[in-house]
Amino acid sequence: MSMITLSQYLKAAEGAAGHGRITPELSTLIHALSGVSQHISAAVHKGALSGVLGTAGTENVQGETQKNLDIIANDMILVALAASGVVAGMASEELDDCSPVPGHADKPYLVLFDPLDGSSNIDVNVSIGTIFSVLPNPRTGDINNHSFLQPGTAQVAAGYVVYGPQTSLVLTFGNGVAAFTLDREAGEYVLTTPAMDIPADTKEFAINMSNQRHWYPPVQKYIAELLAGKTGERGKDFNMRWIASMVADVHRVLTRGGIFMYPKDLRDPNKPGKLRLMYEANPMSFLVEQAGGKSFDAAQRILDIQPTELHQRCAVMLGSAHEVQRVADYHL
Ligand code: P6P
Repeated sequence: MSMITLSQYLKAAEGAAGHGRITPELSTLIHALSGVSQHISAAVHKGALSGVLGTAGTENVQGETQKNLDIIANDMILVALAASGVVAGMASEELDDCSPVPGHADKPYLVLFDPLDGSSNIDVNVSIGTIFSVLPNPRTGDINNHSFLQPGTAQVAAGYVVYGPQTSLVLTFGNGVAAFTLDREAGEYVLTTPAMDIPADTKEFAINMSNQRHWYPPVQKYIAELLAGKTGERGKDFNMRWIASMVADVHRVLTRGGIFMYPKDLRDPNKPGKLRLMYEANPMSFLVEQAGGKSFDAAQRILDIQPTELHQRCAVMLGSAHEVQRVADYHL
């Protein structure tokens, strides 16, 4: 297999014609993310030997206990992206407000990220990941939280790094989805899947079944059909997976299909869902649509949602197009 490195892939994309073309500044940004993800990967893979497992005794804006590695990963990314010279500001799940890069208000990109998603899995050695979303700098003056409130369709790039048995970088610029595997000895990501493609049909669904009594009727109806399997109107059996690490669950959907759901539930009618729009649902939805899948919140395409708050949440149903469409139609 001819090995194409991330660097070579980005160089080719800079020289590409038309839709596939990217800017040298975007290459620089992805290189910065590549580098910092390798440091995070090394820390994650050392686990308890790194002395940074366990909690930091603090809570983030979500009210979630922060793991040491959450904070370390967050700080590493802030430093790396500020140093890239192409980022005007950043927003993170771990920071209450955005983090403008001093003196860089005119730089081309804004980056939102979840530095270590699925962090409840860190101490039990289950895959976790870094999710990122790249928006254009609106260049409306100083960078503030409002600068980031752009719909998912505005993204110029999105991706994640999953720290699992392999460390993989999955990336889109709006011209398909490419997956790279980290060659740790070489210190380079190598292209291993040039075009990820989600089958329109699937037999695999991912949802946290313990919340079933709280779901609204459309999701109750849809999941009941899947559970009925060949004894019901679907006429085939389904299988369930729930890793409780969005990056790992979505990576499986991108790799072999499936539907991933975190629906809004009855416990808090004012809370549209658990997952965050700007740095979880939007980047994952961009990737999923670019791989031929669909992504809805219940009422609409996630990428069309006009954000009103940096840390707003949304319901998520994404993956194999025919299944997502089916459950979305039940909401009509
Ligand atoms: P639950 C991890 O905390 C996370 O934000 C996502 O990565 C994951 O899909 C979800 O929450 C898991 O939620 O309620 O099943 O623990």
